[in-house]
Amino acid sequence: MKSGNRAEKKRARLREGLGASAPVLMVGAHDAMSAQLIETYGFDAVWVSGFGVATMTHAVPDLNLTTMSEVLAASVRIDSATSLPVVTDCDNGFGGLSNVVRTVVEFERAGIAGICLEDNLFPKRNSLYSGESKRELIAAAEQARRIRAGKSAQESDSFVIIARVEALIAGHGVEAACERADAYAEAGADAILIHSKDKSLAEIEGFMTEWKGKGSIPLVAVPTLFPDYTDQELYDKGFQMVILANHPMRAAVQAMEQTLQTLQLERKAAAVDPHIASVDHIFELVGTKEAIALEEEGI
Ligand code: SPV
Ligand code: MG
Repeated sequence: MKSGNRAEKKRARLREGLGASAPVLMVGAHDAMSAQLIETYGFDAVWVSGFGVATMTHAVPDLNLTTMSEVLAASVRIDSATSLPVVTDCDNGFGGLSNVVRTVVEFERAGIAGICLEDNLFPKRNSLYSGESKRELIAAAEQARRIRAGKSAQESDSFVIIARVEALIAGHGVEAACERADAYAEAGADAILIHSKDKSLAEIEGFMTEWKGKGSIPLVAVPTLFPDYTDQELYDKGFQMVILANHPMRAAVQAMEQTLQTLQLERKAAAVDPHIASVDHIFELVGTKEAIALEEEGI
């Protein structure tokens, strides 16, 4: 498949999902294998988690420390490992308006189906971080200007830009969230991610009641901190897309920590062997047998 064709097929699939009468369930990948497994287990799309790439590839905090090129490189590896559409979390576009424009150009050229741009001021804070920290947003008009510039920089009509509203996370309230969602939709965003860490869902329900734009543009939820709702339940509340953003990363970290703890204690491989993937399974996951057959027998 030609690479342009591949990218367009993925974008068409993403756009189809954004208009479908069923939720799109997207899971966060931090590397190529997590993306492959997300596809194997039947999800609809892959989210390149900024948190995941910062943590798992670089072991640095999710504070705008990863560069555009690093996130792009991670996205290309992830995109290569799956036939699902890939949406990359591009944080705040890695700087100002020109950085947003370059981000759009580079990710589109690389064949990524879409990106998400949030309105956190550089250097950003992860939205789930609950410790003491300043949390400032880019002015709504400026973020709208950046989204408009990003939209006009894309070459293919099908490339998707999701605008992420952090007003609820930053404690600015429902009215501010509505104003920002209006401004970003008006600037040409293809979907609005309305982020919240309110476990009671009162903030989200408030937004859904107050926002006049509901129904005019797809809404996206990241229910990490309101985890009891299924994708269908969130769809019934008005969300078209649901992102389970960081669960493979957290699973991997826990599994590695448990394994290493046991190895440290027992000091022999047999102590963990029954609890970890077999080497044969790993060979199988990456098509080792088929690659060797091709190498030794040819086509
Ligand atoms: C990410 O996966 O990097 C996200 C989602 O931005 S969250 O961390 O839940 O804000
Ligand atoms: Mg992120």
